[in-house]
Amino acid sequence: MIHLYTAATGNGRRASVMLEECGLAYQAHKLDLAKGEQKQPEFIAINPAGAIPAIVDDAGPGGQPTKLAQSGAIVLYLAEKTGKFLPKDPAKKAEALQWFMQVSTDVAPSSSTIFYATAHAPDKTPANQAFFEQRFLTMLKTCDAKLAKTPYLAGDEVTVADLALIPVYDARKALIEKSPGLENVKRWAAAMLARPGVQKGLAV
Ligand SMILES: N[C@@H](CCC(=O)N[C@@H](CS)C(=O)NCC(=O)O)C(=O)O
Repeated sequence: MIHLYTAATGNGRRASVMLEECGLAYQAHKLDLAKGEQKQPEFIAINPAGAIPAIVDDAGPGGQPTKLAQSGAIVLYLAEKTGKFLPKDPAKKAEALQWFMQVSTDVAPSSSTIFYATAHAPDKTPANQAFFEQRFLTMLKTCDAKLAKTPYLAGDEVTVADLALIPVYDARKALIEKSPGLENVKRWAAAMLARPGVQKGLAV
Protein backbone atom coordinates (compact mmCIF):
# COMPACT_ATOMS: atom_id res chain seq x y z
CA MET A 1 0.00 0.00 0.00
CA ILE A 2 1.11 3.55 -0.71
CA HIS A 3 0.16 6.27 1.77
CA LEU A 4 -0.24 9.73 0.22
CA TYR A 5 -0.05 12.78 2.48
CA THR A 6 -1.69 15.61 0.61
CA ALA A 7 -3.98 18.63 0.41
CA ALA A 8 -6.11 20.17 -2.35
CA THR A 9 -3.28 21.99 -4.12
CA GLY A 10 -1.57 21.69 -7.50
CA ASN A 11 1.47 19.94 -6.00
CA GLY A 12 -0.71 17.55 -4.00
CA ARG A 13 -2.82 16.74 -7.05
CA ARG A 14 0.28 16.07 -9.16
CA ALA A 15 0.95 13.08 -6.88
CA SER A 16 -2.69 11.85 -6.79
CA VAL A 17 -3.08 12.19 -10.60
CA MET A 18 0.05 10.07 -11.09
CA LEU A 19 -1.10 7.43 -8.57
CA GLU A 20 -4.48 7.18 -10.32
CA GLU A 21 -3.01 7.09 -13.82
CA CYS A 22 -0.57 4.35 -12.78
CA GLY A 23 -3.49 2.33 -11.38
CA LEU A 24 -1.83 2.00 -7.97
CA ALA A 25 -3.73 1.33 -4.75
CA TYR A 26 -3.19 4.11 -2.25
CA GLN A 27 -4.64 5.68 0.84
CA ALA A 28 -4.93 9.48 0.89
CA HIS A 29 -4.29 11.25 4.21
CA LYS A 30 -5.43 14.85 3.95
CA LEU A 31 -3.52 17.48 5.91
CA ASP A 32 -5.03 20.81 6.92
CA LEU A 33 -2.32 23.25 5.83
CA ALA A 34 -4.11 26.23 7.42
CA LYS A 35 -3.91 24.48 10.81
CA GLY A 36 -0.21 23.71 10.24
CA GLU A 37 -0.61 19.92 10.29
CA GLN A 38 2.31 19.73 7.82
CA LYS A 39 4.61 21.13 10.56
CA GLN A 40 3.67 18.59 13.23
CA PRO A 41 6.42 16.14 14.32
CA GLU A 42 4.57 13.08 12.92
CA PHE A 43 4.64 14.59 9.42
CA ILE A 44 8.11 16.14 9.74
CA ALA A 45 9.31 12.56 10.31
CA ILE A 46 8.03 11.80 6.79
CA ASN A 47 9.06 15.07 5.07
CA PRO A 48 11.54 17.23 7.02
CA ALA A 49 10.61 20.17 4.75
CA GLY A 50 7.10 20.17 6.28
CA ALA A 51 5.30 20.41 2.94
CA ILE A 52 2.89 18.19 1.01
CA PRO A 53 2.82 16.00 -0.98
CA ALA A 54 4.72 13.07 0.48
CA ILE A 55 4.29 9.33 0.17
CA VAL A 56 5.21 6.28 2.18
CA ASP A 57 5.43 3.20 -0.02
CA ASP A 58 5.20 0.10 2.19
CA ALA A 59 6.67 -1.93 -0.69
CA GLY A 60 9.49 0.36 -1.82
CA PRO A 61 12.82 -0.68 -3.36
CA GLY A 62 14.05 -3.99 -1.91
CA GLY A 63 10.59 -4.50 -0.41
CA GLN A 64 11.42 -1.89 2.23
CA PRO A 65 9.15 0.99 3.29
CA THR A 66 10.22 4.17 1.44
CA LYS A 67 9.43 7.79 2.30
CA LEU A 68 9.46 10.34 -0.50
CA ALA A 69 8.59 14.03 -0.83
CA GLN A 70 8.64 16.57 -3.72
CA SER A 71 5.83 16.11 -6.23
CA GLY A 72 8.27 15.80 -9.14
CA ALA A 73 10.30 13.09 -7.41
CA ILE A 74 7.08 11.24 -6.55
CA VAL A 75 5.94 11.31 -10.21
CA LEU A 76 9.30 9.97 -11.44
CA TYR A 77 9.44 7.33 -8.68
CA LEU A 78 5.98 6.02 -9.60
CA ALA A 79 6.85 6.07 -13.31
CA GLU A 80 9.89 3.88 -12.63
CA LYS A 81 8.00 1.63 -10.21
CA THR A 82 5.26 0.88 -12.75
CA GLY A 83 7.15 1.30 -16.04
CA LYS A 84 4.49 3.80 -17.17
CA PHE A 85 4.65 7.30 -18.70
CA LEU A 86 8.44 7.35 -19.15
CA PRO A 87 9.46 6.04 -22.60
CA LYS A 88 12.06 3.25 -22.72
CA ASP A 89 13.68 4.63 -25.88
CA PRO A 90 16.58 6.85 -24.62
CA ALA A 91 15.89 9.74 -27.03
CA LYS A 92 12.17 9.77 -26.23
CA LYS A 93 12.92 9.45 -22.51
CA ALA A 94 15.28 12.46 -22.71
CA GLU A 95 12.57 14.51 -24.42
CA ALA A 96 9.99 13.49 -21.82
CA LEU A 97 12.39 14.51 -19.01
CA GLN A 98 13.11 17.86 -20.67
CA TRP A 99 9.40 18.71 -20.78
CA PHE A 100 8.89 17.28 -17.29
CA MET A 101 11.52 19.71 -15.99
CA GLN A 102 10.13 22.58 -18.09
CA VAL A 103 6.82 22.05 -16.36
CA SER A 104 8.15 21.29 -12.86
CA THR A 105 10.83 23.97 -12.56
CA ASP A 106 9.49 26.76 -14.80
CA VAL A 107 5.73 26.61 -15.32
CA ALA A 108 4.60 25.24 -11.93
CA PRO A 109 6.73 27.59 -9.77
CA SER A 110 5.51 30.58 -11.82
CA SER A 111 1.95 29.48 -11.01
CA SER A 112 2.90 29.36 -7.31
CA THR A 113 4.15 32.95 -7.48
CA ILE A 114 0.63 34.06 -8.48
CA PHE A 115 -0.62 32.48 -5.24
CA TYR A 116 2.04 34.28 -3.19
CA ALA A 117 1.40 37.58 -5.01
CA THR A 118 -2.33 37.41 -4.34
CA ALA A 119 -2.42 35.76 -0.89
CA HIS A 120 0.80 36.42 1.00
CA ALA A 121 3.02 39.15 -0.49
CA PRO A 122 3.17 42.44 1.44
CA ASP A 123 2.58 44.27 -1.88
CA LYS A 124 -0.70 43.02 -3.36
CA THR A 125 -1.12 45.78 -5.94
CA PRO A 126 -2.95 44.84 -9.18
CA ALA A 127 0.21 45.72 -11.16
CA ASN A 128 2.25 43.26 -9.13
CA GLN A 129 -0.34 40.51 -9.51
CA ALA A 130 -0.65 41.17 -13.27
CA PHE A 131 3.14 40.91 -13.57
CA PHE A 132 3.17 37.41 -12.06
CA GLU A 133 0.14 36.29 -14.11
CA GLN A 134 1.87 37.47 -17.28
CA ARG A 135 5.05 35.67 -16.30
CA PHE A 136 3.09 32.42 -15.86
CA LEU A 137 1.36 32.84 -19.25
CA THR A 138 4.72 33.47 -20.93
CA MET A 139 6.05 30.20 -19.47
CA LEU A 140 2.97 28.39 -20.69
CA LYS A 141 3.44 29.74 -24.22
CA THR A 142 6.58 27.58 -24.54
CA CYS A 143 4.36 24.54 -23.91
CA ASP A 144 1.78 25.88 -26.34
CA ALA A 145 4.38 26.16 -29.13
CA LYS A 146 5.44 22.54 -28.51
CA LEU A 147 1.82 21.36 -28.44
CA ALA A 148 1.32 22.97 -31.85
CA LYS A 149 3.70 20.30 -33.17
CA THR A 150 2.81 17.20 -31.13
CA PRO A 151 -0.42 16.03 -29.42
CA TYR A 152 1.33 15.71 -26.05
CA LEU A 153 4.31 17.57 -24.63
CA ALA A 154 6.88 14.91 -25.49
CA GLY A 155 5.31 13.45 -28.62
CA ASP A 156 2.41 11.17 -29.47
CA GLU A 157 1.98 9.59 -26.03
CA VAL A 158 1.09 10.91 -22.59
CA THR A 159 4.22 11.10 -20.40
CA VAL A 160 5.20 12.32 -16.94
CA ALA A 161 5.43 15.82 -18.47
CA ASP A 162 1.71 15.94 -19.28
CA LEU A 163 0.73 14.46 -15.91
CA ALA A 164 2.87 17.06 -14.14
CA LEU A 165 1.28 19.95 -16.06
CA ILE A 166 -2.41 19.08 -15.86
CA PRO A 167 -2.84 20.00 -12.15
CA VAL A 168 -1.26 23.40 -12.88
CA TYR A 169 -3.64 23.91 -15.79
CA ASP A 170 -6.58 22.94 -13.61
CA ALA A 171 -5.55 25.38 -10.87
CA ARG A 172 -5.14 28.26 -13.38
CA LYS A 173 -8.01 27.35 -15.72
CA ALA A 174 -9.87 30.66 -15.28
CA LEU A 175 -6.80 32.75 -16.11
CA ILE A 176 -5.82 30.54 -19.08
CA GLU A 177 -9.32 30.47 -20.56
CA LYS A 178 -9.65 34.25 -20.57
CA SER A 179 -6.16 34.72 -22.07
CA PRO A 180 -5.86 35.00 -25.86
CA GLY A 181 -3.87 32.33 -27.67
CA LEU A 182 -2.83 29.14 -25.88
CA GLU A 183 -5.20 27.26 -28.22
CA ASN A 184 -2.91 24.23 -28.30
CA VAL A 185 -2.71 24.10 -24.50
CA LYS A 186 -6.52 24.32 -24.36
CA ARG A 187 -6.93 21.46 -26.90
CA TRP A 188 -4.35 19.37 -24.98
CA ALA A 189 -6.11 20.11 -21.65
CA ALA A 190 -9.47 18.93 -23.01
CA ALA A 191 -7.87 15.59 -23.93
CA MET A 192 -6.10 15.29 -20.57
CA LEU A 193 -9.18 16.24 -18.52
CA ALA A 194 -11.21 13.54 -20.32
CA ARG A 195 -8.97 10.83 -18.81
CA PRO A 196 -10.64 9.04 -15.84
CA GLY A 197 -7.34 8.81 -13.93
CA VAL A 198 -6.77 12.56 -14.24
CA GLN A 199 -10.35 13.25 -13.13
CA LYS A 200 -10.02 11.01 -10.07
CA GLY A 201 -6.60 12.39 -9.18
CA LEU A 202 -7.77 16.00 -9.40
CA ALA A 203 -10.71 15.20 -7.14
CA VAL A 204 -8.47 14.07 -4.25
N1 LIG B 1 8.46 21.74 -4.62
C1 LIG B 1 7.54 21.11 -3.71
C2 LIG B 1 6.61 22.17 -3.15
C3 LIG B 1 5.80 21.65 -1.99
C4 LIG B 1 4.92 22.74 -1.44
O1 LIG B 1 5.23 23.94 -1.51
N2 LIG B 1 3.79 22.33 -0.85
C5 LIG B 1 2.85 23.29 -0.33
C6 LIG B 1 1.44 23.01 -0.80
S1 LIG B 1 1.33 23.09 -2.55
C7 LIG B 1 2.82 23.20 1.19
O2 LIG B 1 2.84 22.13 1.75
N3 LIG B 1 2.76 24.37 1.82
C8 LIG B 1 2.63 24.47 3.23
C9 LIG B 1 3.90 24.86 3.90
O3 LIG B 1 4.95 24.96 3.23
O4 LIG B 1 3.84 25.10 5.11
C10 LIG B 1 6.77 20.01 -4.45
O5 LIG B 1 6.68 20.07 -5.68
O6 LIG B 1 6.29 19.07 -3.81
